[in-house]
Amino acid sequence: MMTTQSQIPQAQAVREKFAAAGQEQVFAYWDELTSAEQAGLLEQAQALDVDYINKIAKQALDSLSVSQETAHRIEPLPEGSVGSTLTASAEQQQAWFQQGLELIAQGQVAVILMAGGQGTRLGSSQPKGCYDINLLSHSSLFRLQAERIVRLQNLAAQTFPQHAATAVIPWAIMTSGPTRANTEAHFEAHRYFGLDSRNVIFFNQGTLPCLSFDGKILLESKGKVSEAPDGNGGIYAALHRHHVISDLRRRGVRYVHSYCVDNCLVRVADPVFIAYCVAKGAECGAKVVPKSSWDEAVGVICHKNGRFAVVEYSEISSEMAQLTRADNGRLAYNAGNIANHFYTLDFLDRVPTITDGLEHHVAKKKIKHVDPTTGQQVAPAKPNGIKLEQFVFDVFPYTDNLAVFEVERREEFSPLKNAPGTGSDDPETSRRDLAEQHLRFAQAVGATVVKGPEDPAPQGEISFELSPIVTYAGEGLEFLQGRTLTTPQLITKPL
Ligand code: UD2
Repeated sequence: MMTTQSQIPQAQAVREKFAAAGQEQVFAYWDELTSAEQAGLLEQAQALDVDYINKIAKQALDSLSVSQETAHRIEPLPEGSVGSTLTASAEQQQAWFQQGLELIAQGQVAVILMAGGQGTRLGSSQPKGCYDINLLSHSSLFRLQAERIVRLQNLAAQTFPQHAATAVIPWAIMTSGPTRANTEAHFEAHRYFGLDSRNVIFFNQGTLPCLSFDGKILLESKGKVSEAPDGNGGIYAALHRHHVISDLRRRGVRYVHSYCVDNCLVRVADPVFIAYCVAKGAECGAKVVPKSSWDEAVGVICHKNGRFAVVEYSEISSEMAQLTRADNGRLAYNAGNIANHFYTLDFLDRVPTITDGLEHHVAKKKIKHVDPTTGQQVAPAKPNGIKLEQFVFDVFPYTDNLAVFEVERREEFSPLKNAPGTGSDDPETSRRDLAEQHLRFAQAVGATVVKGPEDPAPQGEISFELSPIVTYAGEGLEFLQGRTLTTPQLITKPL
């Protein structure tokens, strides 16, 4: 098919640029394409900075060959550099909760959700936040998170009535090409779960082309470059590209809580965490849990070349991960990152200037592509290429003041990573951990919960659920005092 007259000069210039960059294979099937397909490929190619892609691909592939420990001076966090809810008194935690709630009441707190991941390990075609872990309420993860925001807004307005008009938590949700439409549709279908849609801001992260192991841009089809989200570290450029920071500043926001969509226990806009970080004057904060095992799939917070950093689970050597301390035998690198972060808005405003672009990490993936030797589209059974991803925590070396805050795993961390039946980090473990937490909340106020004959939960588990509208973190349950509840039991309002 011939190129249309108007396309010839543009196409020629772009093709020469790609050839000069050693990426001429992108146009290998140009003459087979319809003019519409040619226009689509041309538009995609013109949006790609092929020299930049070559540069970051070379850096990322080169770093693959050098281990973290040989490339950098890595040490565990110094003793005493980690705050903890495990050691803080109940009074201290209550004080933090009130201080954080007051900041929320004054409209100074926003939430930024990282929801652009494609959730391939989970095996669902929907965005992870839409996933139903089969609770009695059948709430999606998005709904659980939305209702925690509703609860906190209500608590803030009730506790600080003089600030009732500003007790709003703006919620910025980062999506990616594959997750945007279905995410917005989910919120529309559920009428934003009781939130005012004017306070929910969707924005897309960037994408990068998928590459072969030797850095060649892969074609998804003969007329389309294969692209993927640019990693959760793409959040910083996206926040600026979509003017989210200026929007939040206009709303009076000063502090941001950012978290990972797949954690059913996440304390969205956690007043305790925010108050702790603000009290320390921190620019950034990171929640951690003691690792469950040396090979748990979480990054570890440590010092790298004297700066705060996270070494990701996909990049830590097994020697480093298994290192134990001489004094107590615990893992030397035990501060498990749970993708749950705090920032001041001022810091987020500065990120693009203080970093010359965060490094890109290599994720080896199975990438559907056109095999250049056969011209056939193939869906490989094993990794055949790489996606380049920035990591959200790679900004930590750029702050002198990172607050590391240890929290209790069973209260705050139960990630949904794997398909049903995997046995860990899957829908069943999420549901179990949430039910066990709600059981503890009820028992803490003197309720008795009895597993009834109708309860479908497996042996040793229970179907018991407290709506976030009723309680955020176990507060406000006095109405359960002295009561005996038989499961299955879903409590959506005070009895
Ligand atoms: C993340 C952390 C890891 C640990 C673990 C806990 C990073 C880089 N790694 O690993 O240290 O805390 O979670 O469960 O944070 N996302 C996007 N855009 C993308 C890719 C991911 O928004 O391009 C989001 C994704 O929707 C999720 C979060 O980032 O909310 C973490 O993504 P993941 O589940 O792929 O990260 P994982 O489990 O490899």
